[in-house]
Amino acid sequence: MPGHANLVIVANRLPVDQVREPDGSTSWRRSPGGLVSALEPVMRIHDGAWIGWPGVTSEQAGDLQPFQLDGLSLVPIGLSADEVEGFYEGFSNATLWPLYHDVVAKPEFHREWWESYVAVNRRFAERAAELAAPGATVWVHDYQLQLVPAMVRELRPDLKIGFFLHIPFPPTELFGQLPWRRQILEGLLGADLVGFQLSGGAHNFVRLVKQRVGHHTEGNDVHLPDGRVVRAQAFPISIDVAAFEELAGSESVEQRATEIRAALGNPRKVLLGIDRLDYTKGIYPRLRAYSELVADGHFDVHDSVFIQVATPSRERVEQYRLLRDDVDRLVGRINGDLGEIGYPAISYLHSSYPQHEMAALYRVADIMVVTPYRDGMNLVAKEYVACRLDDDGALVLSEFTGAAAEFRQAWQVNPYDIDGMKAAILAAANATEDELTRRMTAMRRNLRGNDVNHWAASFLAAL
Ligand code: GDG
Repeated sequence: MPGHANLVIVANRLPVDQVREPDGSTSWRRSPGGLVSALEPVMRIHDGAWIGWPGVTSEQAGDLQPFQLDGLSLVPIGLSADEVEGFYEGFSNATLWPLYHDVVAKPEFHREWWESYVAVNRRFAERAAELAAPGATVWVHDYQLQLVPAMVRELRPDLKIGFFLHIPFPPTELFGQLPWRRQILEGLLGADLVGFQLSGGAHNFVRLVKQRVGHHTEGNDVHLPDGRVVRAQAFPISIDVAAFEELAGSESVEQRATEIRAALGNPRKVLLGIDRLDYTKGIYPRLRAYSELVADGHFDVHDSVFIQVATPSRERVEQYRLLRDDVDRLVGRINGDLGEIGYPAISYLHSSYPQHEMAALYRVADIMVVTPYRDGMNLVAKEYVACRLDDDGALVLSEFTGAAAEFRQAWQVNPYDIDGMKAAILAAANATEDELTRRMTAMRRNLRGNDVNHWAASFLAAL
């Protein structure tokens, strides 16, 4: 029997985190993030429901029932400890994540992980099929749920199904390694519209479908034998620009920014990196580039500092533990070699912060350094630009991020080229005010033209 929701969002995570209160009870807190703020109004208009995993195992969470929070209708899906290991940490984060990011770490292929991935995708699909009203729209998100579109279609051919991939879609040469490549492509082909961050991802997908599944393709359209047409298209994601501007302009953020600068000893130049601690983000080469600039005498620790915030992420996956050790060791060595009493070269924070603190950091940073080896979009770069209300500050940006396609005026770098990165950071540090303004104004204009509401609206309109 069909349900009542006219729009069903299906994502690995719910837009809320379960938090444990001091008295041992649990409650829900809305997680900050553009996706939630973009979809919230749409959910309200369409009488929507959001299906996702609450982030704790079923054993810990106990019985999970649908609930309402701030007017959002949320439907938790339970994952057992085994499924967290096989579906989430395993197949999603140790197989697909590295494979889709240019194999910057070696993907692992395990048949038990795949079985877990299929089983969990089926659970999400069944729940979506139950909740959706006749003719409703189902919007599935990201690499953890690529089989869901076809599974939902099989159960509910009456629905409109969209899929959006937040990470890059790899070239055929890399995707071909996957033992289950055909199943994944067929899973995605269950959607009417498959969205990617960049047109390159859409092209890779269409090319693979032709090559591996043998369907007829025409431009971005795939023609299935039953007459259905699946469209692949780019929808570059963005942030809630107005919300960031408002936050960055608030008195309390301004005050916090002044405090941070004072705590650092009011340096002449502050450089900043903010990332999940992930091997795709290029934290290591960025810190090396900066440390060499300090060693070469281009920056002086008495009047410059590099703040690196590394938010803890996927800490139970081995590659992430190894990365943390590598970064810890590098920061220790750099500060040991180059720092002086009260003046570290790098101020390293392995922690996560409220959005207010992030906005203050963006306001403090003279140079934002974003150097992923590969990144679907990179919202940090967009947040920095949104927070530069005075049209100043410099963005050093990897050409391998989705954001690089929009921010042509950033100092673009190849993160594999340490000398090139050093030159770009130095050029950004020595740029005249006029040049900074010229570049930042252009980037801000571009960003305002595509905020996250525009992103969500264009996807749903195309669907
Ligand atoms: C994936 C794709 C794509 C980080 N630390 C804290 C914190 N953050 C926030 C940032 C930003 C978000 O997390 C990170 O987004 P990114 O886009 O930079 O990177 P991924 O997490 O890898 O996101 C990516 C994105 O999906 C969207 O499609 O752009 O390419 O990989 O918003 O601000 N937020 C708070 N405290 C922290 O410590 N509050």
